[in-house]
Amino acid sequence: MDELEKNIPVICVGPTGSGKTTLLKKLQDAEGIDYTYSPVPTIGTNIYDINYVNKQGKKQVLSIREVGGEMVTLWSNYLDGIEKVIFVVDTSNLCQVSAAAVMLYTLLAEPRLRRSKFILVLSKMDAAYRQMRNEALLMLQHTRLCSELHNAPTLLEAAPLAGTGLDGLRSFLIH
Ligand SMILES: Nc1nc2c(ncn2[C@@H]2O[C@H](COP(=O)(O)OP(=O)(O)O)[C@@H](O)[C@H]2O)c(=O)[nH]1
Ligand SMILES: [Mg+2]
Repeated sequence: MDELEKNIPVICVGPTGSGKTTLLKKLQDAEGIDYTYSPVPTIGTNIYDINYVNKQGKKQVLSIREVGGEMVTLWSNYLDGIEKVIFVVDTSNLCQVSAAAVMLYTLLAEPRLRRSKFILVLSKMDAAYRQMRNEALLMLQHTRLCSELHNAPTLLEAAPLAGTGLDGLRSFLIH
């Protein structure tokens, strides 16, 4: 099927190298981890189908489109019909956080995403990077966003490589 014809209700965006592919792969392979996977930067977009069982006990599939950081100028092509936005920021790379903040604000201000739910994933929250958490949140002005916006992002701390944060992401996606 042409990927553009498929209904993709979730978009996963954020700077290059922030851990999007690792996170989505882990989410997809949560039951059987794929050890053959070695991350290479995503050029263009990838689609991940996530299987889950809904409240009625029915099997469902949720499609997520990852849009690479280099594709930032093309994000606009993928925003129609988006219900949820996963925005991934690399906490281990504070140099990238202010650029990420600009991207995030652009999406939050996008009329087509007015009714969409956002989750802000603080990625790579390994022990070594935990201390950067508060600086990252300050740079992203998360507190201000929460007080000023009706669609302020939910916050999730994740370490995609270790698979931490997957439960939180799954529940955001399913509910
Ligand atoms: N330290 C650390 N590195 C990670 C983590 N998750 C992903 N990475 C690494 O970050 C790099 C970029 O990851 P990738 O998923 O390709 O990022 P993307 O460009 O946003 O899709 C890879 O080398 C990953 O192995 C993590 O939780 N901790
Ligand atoms: Mg990628």
